[in-house]
Amino acid sequence: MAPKVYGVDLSFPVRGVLLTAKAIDLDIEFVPVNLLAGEHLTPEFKKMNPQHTVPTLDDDGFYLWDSHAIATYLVSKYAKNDSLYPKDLKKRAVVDRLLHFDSGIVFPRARGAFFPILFLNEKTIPEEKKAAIYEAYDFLESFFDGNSWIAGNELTVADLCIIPAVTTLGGIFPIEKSKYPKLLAWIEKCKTLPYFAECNNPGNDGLVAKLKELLSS
Ligand SMILES: N[C@@H](CCC(=O)N[C@@H](CS)C(=O)NCC(=O)O)C(=O)O
Repeated sequence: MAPKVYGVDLSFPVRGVLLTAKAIDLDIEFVPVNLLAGEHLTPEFKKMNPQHTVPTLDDDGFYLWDSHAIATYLVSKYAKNDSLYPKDLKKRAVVDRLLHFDSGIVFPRARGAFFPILFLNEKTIPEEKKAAIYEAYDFLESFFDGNSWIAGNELTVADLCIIPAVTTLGGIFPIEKSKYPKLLAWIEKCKTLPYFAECNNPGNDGLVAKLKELLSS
């Protein structure tokens, strides 16, 4: 039975898992969850994931949430080799460091900027939240030091988990070429992945359009 991924592609963590599944050529069953309708708050959903977040994985009755945990689990279990999540201790540690950077810096800052616009009827993003996003861009720019992918010279789950949020952030907070040339080069490199557009663009474009509409209303 194909693993089930519960989610909605507007969510960047969900897109990270969709990219990972495609990267390892894994067939998954995508189960849409309408967050606005509260489908993640039902007793059935909370039985799988009491934290009621998407993405949530159901791998033959094994329930797992958090996109990073799901991505590394899927690669460890189903990938033909370890290139996306290397077994080499130091390479893996770098990937883990970046996954934690996504969980600890990129996602909360993006959520902090966007949640009040999407759900609390706020119309502007305060300067300190914008500054926090640009600081995250500064960190990301500094991570490229001769490496073309974010954790080295091979594509890893770190790229696949971080790129969805960065594309959405970039749609709202422009990433200037003069200041972030390496970050932009990496974004362009990610876009060349054959499955990138299919997994990332519909959700990304939908979320950016919704945010722009709400910010200008
Ligand atoms: N760190 C988590 C974040 C997941 C998360 O917060 N997802 C949001 C959508 S982007 C969600 O499910 N929100 C609904 C809720 O928290 O009730 C991950 O990487 O999976």
